[in-house]
Amino acid sequence: MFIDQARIYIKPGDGGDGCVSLHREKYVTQGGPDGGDGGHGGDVYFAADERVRTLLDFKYTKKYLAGNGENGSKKNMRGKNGEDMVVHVPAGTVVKDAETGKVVADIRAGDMKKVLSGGSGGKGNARFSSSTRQTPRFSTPGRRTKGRFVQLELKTIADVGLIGFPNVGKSTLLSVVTGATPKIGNYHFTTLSPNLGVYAYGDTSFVMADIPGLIQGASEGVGLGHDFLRHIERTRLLVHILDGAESEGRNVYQDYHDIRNELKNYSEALSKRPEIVALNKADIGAESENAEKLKKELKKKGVPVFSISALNKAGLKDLMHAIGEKLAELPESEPILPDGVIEEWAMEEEKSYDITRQDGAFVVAGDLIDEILFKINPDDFASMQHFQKLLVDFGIIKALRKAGCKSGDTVVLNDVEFDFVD
Ligand SMILES: Nc1nc2c(ncn2[C@@H]2O[C@H](COP(=O)(O)OP(=O)(O)OP(=O)(O)O)[C@@H](O)[C@H]2O)c(=O)[nH]1
Ligand SMILES: [Mg+2]
Repeated sequence: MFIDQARIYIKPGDGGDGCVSLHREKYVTQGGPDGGDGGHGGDVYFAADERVRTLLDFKYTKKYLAGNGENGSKKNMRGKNGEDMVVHVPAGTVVKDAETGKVVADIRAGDMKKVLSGGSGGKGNARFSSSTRQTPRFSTPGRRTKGRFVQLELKTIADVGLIGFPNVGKSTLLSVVTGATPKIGNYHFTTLSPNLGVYAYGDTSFVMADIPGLIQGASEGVGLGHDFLRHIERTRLLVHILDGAESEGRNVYQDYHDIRNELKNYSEALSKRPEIVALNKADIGAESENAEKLKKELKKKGVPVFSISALNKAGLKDLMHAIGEKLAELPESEPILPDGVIEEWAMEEEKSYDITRQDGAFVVAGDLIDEILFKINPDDFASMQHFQKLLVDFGIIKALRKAGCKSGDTVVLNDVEFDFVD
């Protein structure tokens, strides 16, 4: 089966928790806090890999999880960082947020891009000792991370896209001008997934993609049309191959317009892409009236037309020369720019909270509060002192003030209740 789309789950690693430990040694009266920090969670990257040609693997393996950071331990031992997850994809893969469809990254040859960061590790109690607080009995937890579903779409990056009805000789042309070895057969839909070939032109080269044959209705998905058209969206030049000999009882004039219509219906941008037309199979018949009519029309429009025989390798030099010259004039294909989702993703990872009024009290609730309260020991004075500092650092005190909280008002954070002192 032909797969060029996949939906997978990715998750960066959680941060490891900080450790609470008090150093104890025989005959040593005073032990100190020696709980180490948690390690950081691993990041998730996407990397272009030449050995990966399709998105087939993603049909079987759907979860890609970076390693969690290890918890800190006594003797000031820092937890190990979690391993990064590198997802290997073919160059030309676009990564989208499966929920919103926004582009997260466009992975091109040689790229390795980070899309999600691992959670930072928590701090061990050794970090919280000070001259006034010699035995802190608390640490902070590592940051937990959320996983995401992403949609991968492979958009072949080629300079030239060979398009046309089935059986017109697209694969044959690719095979005779480049080193590619696509399947060739005298039946429709011989080609089921795109083939790429490199053509050396002067001291440069360009990449040609042969895609499966298009048929009427392709733009609406008939014959997997959309999947095929997606591959040529990023080409710089289209080479439209037609059966100039009308060997299957075709009408070459009609064929040309049918395919043009499909392109236009699929994407306005694609239909405006520069085009070169090749009338193939010149070896088996003189060109018909339809062919003459088409040639005249294309001449008027300024579209170059070539008569070729891919089988006999006739007329190919002129065609390839025209392709090379045209490409030299055209700008490089534009990368697909990310929609800035990466920043949004990072921001969403930030914990939040809300302040509401209940029975005269100010109730503060949310992820952030849970995180702060997690591992705080309400019975330990030093721990509560640290807790107050966190409330200031995270701007919660300021937010309470803004919400109208005054000295003497009651503030409720989960199961911790205290009087506001300002
Ligand atoms: N006589 C003649 N036959 C050709 C020529 N080019 C291709 N063919 C034949 O046409 C048939 C189809 O060729 P392919 O290259 O597989 O055609 P395609 O356009 O890639 O077809 P799909 O992959 O099915 O879309 C094969 O039998 C080829 O040998 C040509 O210039 N002259
Ligand atoms: Mg083919």
